[in-house]
Amino acid sequence: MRFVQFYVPGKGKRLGLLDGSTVTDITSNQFATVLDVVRIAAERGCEMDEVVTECSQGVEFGYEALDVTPADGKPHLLLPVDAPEVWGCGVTYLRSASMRDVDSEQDIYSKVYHSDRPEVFFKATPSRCVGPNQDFGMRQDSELTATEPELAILLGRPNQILGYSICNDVSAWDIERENPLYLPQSKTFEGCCALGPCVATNSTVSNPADLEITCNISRGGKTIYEGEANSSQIKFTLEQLVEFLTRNNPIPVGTMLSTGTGIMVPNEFAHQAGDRVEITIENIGTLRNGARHLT
Ligand code: DO4
Ligand code: MG
Repeated sequence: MRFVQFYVPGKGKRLGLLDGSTVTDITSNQFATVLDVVRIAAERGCEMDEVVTECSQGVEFGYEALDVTPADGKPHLLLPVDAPEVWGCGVTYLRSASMRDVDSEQDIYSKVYHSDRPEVFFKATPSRCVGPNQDFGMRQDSELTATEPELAILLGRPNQILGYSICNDVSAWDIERENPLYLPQSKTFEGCCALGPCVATNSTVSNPADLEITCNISRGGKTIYEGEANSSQIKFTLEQLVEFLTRNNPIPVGTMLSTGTGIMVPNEFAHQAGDRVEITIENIGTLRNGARHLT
C-alpha cells in the first residue's frame, strides 16, 4: 500500500491511500494521519496495511491533481508522515566515500566506509522538512549546497520497519568540507530535508535491498544533471542501519532513517535558486522539489 497525506481546502489535512493514479481519502475518527496508523501498527506489532483493512472508502482524488505546488485554495500533497525525528546514515555507498575524500584533507570518509560502524547523524524535525513540490532551503553561508537522493525507512517500534519513502538529504557540502566538526551545520537547517511523495509499505516494496534510484536536476527548464544508483549498493543491510540507530538511543514511534546517497552530484551542479529536482525510487514514486535561498 502507499499512504499519502494531503490538504483539502475547508477540511485540512487528510489521510489517503494511493492506488494507481487515484488517492482515496480514508480519514476517520480512528486515524487522521499517517503517524496515527504508524502508532497503531507499532502498538499491535503489525503492518500498516492491517491497520486500515477495515476502513470505509471515501472521496477519491486524482493523484496528478494533488501532486502540485502547494497553495491554500487547492488540494495538494503534504509531507508523507510527520516523523518526530529524521536521522541520516552517511557514506553507506562506495561512491559517497570516494567522492567526498577527493575534496577532504584526510581519508576520513573511506575509513568510515570500510569500518564496521556506519555514520549516523541527526537530520531533521518536521518543522525543518519540506513535502512534495515545496522548495528546500539553501543556507545563506553556503555556496555548495547539493542534493543527496536517498531511500528512507519509516520505523514503528525501534526494530520495526513499516515502510519506505524518498528523502533528499540536502547538504551544505562546503561547510562540511571546511571541517568535519561542522557536519551538523551542513546537515540541519530550515528546509534541509525533503520527504515524499508517499510511504510505501512492505507489501509494495517487497525488496528494499534492490531498488533503482534516479535523480534529475534541471535549471531554466533544461536538465543539467542525471544520476542513478541502486539500494543494493548500500554496504550494510537496512536492518543493520536500524540497529546502529537504535542502539542505546531511544527513538520515537514514526522516526525516519535515511540510508545515505549513492548519487554524488558533481560540485559544478551545486544548487542555484530555482533549480528543480526530481528523485524517483522504484515502487515508491517521484519526489519533486525546487531550491530556494534562505534569508
Ligand atoms: O559525512 C557525510 C555525510 C554523508 C551522507 O550524508 C551520505 O553519504 O549520504
Ligand atoms: Mg546523505
